[in-house]
Amino acid sequence: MTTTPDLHGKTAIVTGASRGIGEAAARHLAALGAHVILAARSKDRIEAISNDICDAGGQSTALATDVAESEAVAALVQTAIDQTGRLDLFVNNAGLIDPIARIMDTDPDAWGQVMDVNIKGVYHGLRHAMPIMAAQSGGGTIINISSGAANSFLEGWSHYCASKAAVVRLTGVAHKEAHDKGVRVVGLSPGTVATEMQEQIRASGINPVSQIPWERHITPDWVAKAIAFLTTPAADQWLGTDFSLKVDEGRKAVGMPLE
Ligand code: NJP
Repeated sequence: MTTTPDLHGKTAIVTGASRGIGEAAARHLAALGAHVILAARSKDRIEAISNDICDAGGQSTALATDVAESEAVAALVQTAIDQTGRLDLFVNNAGLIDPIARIMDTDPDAWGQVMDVNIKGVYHGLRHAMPIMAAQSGGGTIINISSGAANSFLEGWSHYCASKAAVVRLTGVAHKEAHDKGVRVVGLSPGTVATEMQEQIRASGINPVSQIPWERHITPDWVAKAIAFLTTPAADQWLGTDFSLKVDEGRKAVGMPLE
């Protein structure tokens, strides 16, 4: 069974595509043939990446989007339909971890903002992508980027652990509701990845994750490969659950060296 899909003729939306995992995913999906729509708040960055993809012969569009806003995500999905007539893949990748603080030191508004992005952002992606995919021939795939933090209790990360646990639940419920309508919903727990988010974690100095040597983090390219793999039937056994790059089974599936 193929694990690297041919995505020509497919349309993919990647949120949080201005850097890190989202940027790597957008570039990889475009290299596999997809028309990729990049979404994030940093308009200049997504436009520069999109131009780069087009210069390399790919198909790409950038749309400044705040995933915390339902209407913005609805407009993002509509852009895919207006430009290509389809939406085959939606990668719910946008996420926040800053500000990292112990509960007693948290600012309630900042804590709530992380919920708005990490939970409601994912909900908005599901809410607006699922009906389109359910109605079109061939269905579609939604990948929710979660985290090992969903199953951990890490000091200073109350917002992050709680929100990522919610993402795992959203994945399971969405799968139950939409699988028989042709919508594949799957989670992806990437392990620790060398991105700006890990720089923020390191700078906080709180909890053991901030002490992990930088060279132990994987590169975002591996997560991009896992995202492509999850669009294939070879990944069907993980639908409704979290696929993890921290375990041998997941690493083997995408050709990664074992830990
Ligand atoms: O993070 P980072 P990663 N609306 O900080 C965007 C998860 N994860 O690539 O809006 C739209 O480099 C932001 O763009 P901008 C993690 O929880 C990671 O490491 O322009 N977009 C940027 O593109 C997250 O879900 C690790 O500021 C918004 C992107 O999100 C995903 O992987 C481990 C936004 C963040 O880029 C990507 O993380 C793990 C909004 N309101 C899970 N707010 C890891 N790195 O180790 C932010 O288990 N963004």
